[in-house]
Amino acid sequence: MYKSTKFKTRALIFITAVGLVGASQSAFAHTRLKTPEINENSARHGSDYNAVVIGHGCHNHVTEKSDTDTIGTVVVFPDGKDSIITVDGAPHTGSLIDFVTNWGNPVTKVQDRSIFAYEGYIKDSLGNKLGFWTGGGSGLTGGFRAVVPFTTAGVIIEPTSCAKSVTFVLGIADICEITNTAGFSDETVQMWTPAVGSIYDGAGLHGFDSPATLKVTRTSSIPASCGAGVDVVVKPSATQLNRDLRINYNGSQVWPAE
Ligand SMILES: [Cu+2]
Repeated sequence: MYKSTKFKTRALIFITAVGLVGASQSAFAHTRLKTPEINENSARHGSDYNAVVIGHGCHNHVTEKSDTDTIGTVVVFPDGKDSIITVDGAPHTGSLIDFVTNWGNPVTKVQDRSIFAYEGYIKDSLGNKLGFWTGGGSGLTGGFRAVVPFTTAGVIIEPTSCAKSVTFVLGIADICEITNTAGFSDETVQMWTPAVGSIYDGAGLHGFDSPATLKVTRTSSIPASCGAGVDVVVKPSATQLNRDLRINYNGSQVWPAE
């Protein structure tokens, strides 16, 4: 009797623990950067090696899990031109150069065809690499994670500014089925974008307004007049996401379908 009760108690503890692990995994399994916080550094000291970690596939209505295969992903950083900037949460009317001296060409893809067979850059009109896409091939099997490697260029915080950190908010879409924008659903795409009014907001979808971020922490001294310093957040504009968060291949748009 005692043993039976003890077993039941242990079983209950075990089940509870599994339940907790399950819950925390789903909370932390969203698509994020492998290293979401780095120190400011000069590009001449080398890039920061990082990766997008695809946490799970799309919603599978048969298994009721997020285990539909992922066939590609698109990743875009704010361009710093028409980006949405806040300082301690308050809108900033100036430009990014008030806080960062050398933003403009933030990303280099680390070539890797182990999961997706094709990859390419997303560039601005000057050729600056603002992001990348990768897709095709065998793809990411449901139930597994993908580590998609890239590097970021050095970020130098403006020495005269009061920024103690600058956080760049990314726009990412993990694609399970190619559709047009009207076909976006939890079954076809996992949208990790800031809700800034773009066609990729994904209202009501799984990752709504839960984007990946890269926080750059200041290591140089802050001017004494700044006090403790301020936290700056930089999001891509709706205009930029509408223009840049897409896959073009051999001169034609693959995703979203037109
Ligand atoms: Cu998730």
